[in-house]
Amino acid sequence: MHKLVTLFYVMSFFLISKVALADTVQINFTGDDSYSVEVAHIDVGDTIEWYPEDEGHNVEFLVGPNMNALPAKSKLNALHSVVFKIPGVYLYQCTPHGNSGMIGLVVVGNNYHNLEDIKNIQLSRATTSVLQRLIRVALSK
Ligand SMILES: [Cu+2]
Repeated sequence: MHKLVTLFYVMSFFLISKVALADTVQINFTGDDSYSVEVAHIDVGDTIEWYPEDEGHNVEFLVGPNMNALPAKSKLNALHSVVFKIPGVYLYQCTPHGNSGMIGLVVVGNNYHNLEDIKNIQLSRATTSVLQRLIRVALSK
């Protein structure tokens, strides 16, 4: 019986620490048509919350590790929250400002298996240049 109780305590410790380790990262929409965090590195199970600090922006996913189940597109000026459960790289844009380079990357679980999909996407000239910079930032971490 004593062993069982000990096992229970050990197991609850691991369960609680797992929950405690799931982080939430905050990203704001900024007045210069960008995201306050352009490249976010998170663990599997972490959450990102986008805050409408500046008006006229949203979050629309273009590429992710599961192209058949990209996170939902958010409404303009709305707080948006996504839990990332699949490892890989995610590319998102602001629908009104994507063509002028308002994009962001999320790297989940330090996993780059689908990076080629992101490199191959067709974007405007300005946005392609931003994307190349963000990929360099992502890989340099
Ligand atoms: Cu925008």
